[in-house]
Amino acid sequence: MKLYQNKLSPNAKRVRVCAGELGITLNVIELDFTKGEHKKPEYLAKNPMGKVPTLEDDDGVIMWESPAILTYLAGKNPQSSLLPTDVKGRADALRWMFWNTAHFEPAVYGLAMEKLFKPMMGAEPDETRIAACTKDLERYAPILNAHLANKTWTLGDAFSVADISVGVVAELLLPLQVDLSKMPNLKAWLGRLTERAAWKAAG
Ligand SMILES: N[C@@H](CCC(=O)N[C@@H](CS)C(=O)NCC(=O)O)C(=O)O
Repeated sequence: MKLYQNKLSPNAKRVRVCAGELGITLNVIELDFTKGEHKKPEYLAKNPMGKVPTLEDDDGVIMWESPAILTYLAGKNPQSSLLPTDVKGRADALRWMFWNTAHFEPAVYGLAMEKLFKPMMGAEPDETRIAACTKDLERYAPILNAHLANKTWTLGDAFSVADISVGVVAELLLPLQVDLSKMPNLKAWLGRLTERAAWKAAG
């Protein structure tokens, strides 16, 4: 299986973590954004968005959008607990992945762009965007924290694609220096997540 990625992409990290959890070895193909390799026609033929990650399976199946890639990999390995097989459990996994994509991720990635990446590139942070993303984060992060009370993982006892999807976003709260002292469940879950062997191996 091939993974087209950029090593700085948290969305691509999701796929590396998921593959590691499943014991799948990926043939990782690094795309150099500075050379526009993700906008070349041969790559756009695989992923018309010109974004990473993209998974190319050995049988020619191509999948993009990282939560869909996780669903695909976990679905191919039903012996793992990564994607529940019961209707309610599967919908719960999707619920948290949709919640993440629609609400949590835009807030955190927005802050990461303004407060981490722009300063690295010598660009001026947009204070209006920082204020809007901070407001959204203050609205959404406590919901995850409350949900995680008395749970080991997002869906309860079993580690799943939901933890991987939300986790790569949540771990950015650490370099963003978001005060997690009022969100002890989220903080503890993040600690458990980042200690997993596949998480560490994914870098
Ligand atoms: N929703 C997509 C987002 C993919 C995405 O935005 N990838 C970024 C890297 S993290 C990218 O490729 N950016 C390059 C571009 O937009 O040109 C996913 O989860 O896979």
